[in-house]
Amino acid sequence: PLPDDEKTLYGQFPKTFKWSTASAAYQIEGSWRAHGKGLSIWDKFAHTPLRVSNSDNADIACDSYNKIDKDVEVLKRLKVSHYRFSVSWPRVLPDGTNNHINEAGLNYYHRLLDALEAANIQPQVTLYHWDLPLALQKVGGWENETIVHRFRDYADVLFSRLGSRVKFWITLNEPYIVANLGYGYGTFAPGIVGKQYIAAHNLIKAHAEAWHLYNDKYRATQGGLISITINSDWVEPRSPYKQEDVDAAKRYLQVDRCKHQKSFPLPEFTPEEIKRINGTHDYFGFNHYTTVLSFPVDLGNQGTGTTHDRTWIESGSFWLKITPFGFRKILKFIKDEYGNPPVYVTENGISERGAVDLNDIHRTHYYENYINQALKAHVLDGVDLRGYTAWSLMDNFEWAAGYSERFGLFFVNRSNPTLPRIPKNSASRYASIITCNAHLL
Ligand code: GBH
Repeated sequence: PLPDDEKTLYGQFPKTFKWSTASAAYQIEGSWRAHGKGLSIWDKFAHTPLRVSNSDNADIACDSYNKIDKDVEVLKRLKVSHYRFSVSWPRVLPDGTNNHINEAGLNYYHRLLDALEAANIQPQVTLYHWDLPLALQKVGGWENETIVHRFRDYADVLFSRLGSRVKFWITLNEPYIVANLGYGYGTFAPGIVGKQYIAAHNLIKAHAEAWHLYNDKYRATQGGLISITINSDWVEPRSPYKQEDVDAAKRYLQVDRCKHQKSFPLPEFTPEEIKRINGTHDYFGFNHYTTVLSFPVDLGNQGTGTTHDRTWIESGSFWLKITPFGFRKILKFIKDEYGNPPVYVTENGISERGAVDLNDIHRTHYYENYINQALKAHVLDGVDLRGYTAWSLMDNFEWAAGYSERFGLFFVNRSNPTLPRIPKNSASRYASIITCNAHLL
């Protein structure tokens, strides 16, 4: 018989399983200067020459700011129980502080929540998906410790204004990427180099303060869940017979791997800060896409270099290969390493590039196989998996890759000014998977 990882598991998730799809404000909303919105670091970055492929920007993006009905219509077709979106901080607080609340901006989210409620779709709201108010970057952004309080104040506005209708909050999306690409390599906004550890330090503290605020001031009356979403690839040693590759794989998955990094100063948390940060999570929010192979390197990247196996099927993104086996393994790793927490997969998906083909068999293949591995993690390995989220609802602004890489279940025809959302074949397949709770037919 085939080993577990090569055959399909026939089974189902519990009835309470949360099926979702996701987006992020800067990637879909557009209306970058509408109704009092402030600028974000991505508005500036995308308007800087040579930062984004084809000089794309998200001034219009999918025009979701003006297309609530269209977005909710396609969500209904997917039969999702939940929709994950993010709030644009500078749309709500144009200068980043709560000195001035932009009611028109907040109103957009009220109307979106109304439409979701009418469609019986529950919101999952991310406070920060990378679009920092530019005004805060002018005083150092995530490098400046005062951002911890600015983020807490912003969270306070959202909890008090939207919290009666939102039962699932995500403070930060992928702080590792914010720190490493935004403040380390500088390939994402704000394009700063060599400051990743201080940025990471403040990101973690900001998250913890938002969690405590919710816990102390809002949980009793609002009763939602709040946590952080982190991303990780699974890793295998490039050669399983080389101890140095095996060691590099271990370092890759360990939090303390930055101790192997010698070229930057490492800020440390005080014992009080550690106490304050520990336990600030109601669930384990997790974004996952692919697997890498590890080997040792002397400098940079925490002493681990990564590559891919040339037999792995490619996608539209060079970093993303189709490796469903790694999904089950990393979910099991999370269970073992972190004491079997409730896990919500808050992103998982695949891209294509080039000519449009609505018959996206690579995406259907990806979702069927990854979701089946998640089912195995749940049924066979006992991972406490509570929800799954497909990235993404529709093709959108893919950060430094612009519109050249498309992750959507729906194709957005950018040559038609009405930006219609057109289902790819994978959209109906995802709807069937949801309807039978992952039981493959
Ligand atoms: C997610 O990050 C993001 O949360 C989401 O907004 C995004 O659309 C989605 O990925 C798809 O990319 O080209 O060398 O700069 C997943 C982690 C971080 C993986 C950035 C790709 C870019 C590598 N991603 N990374 S590079």
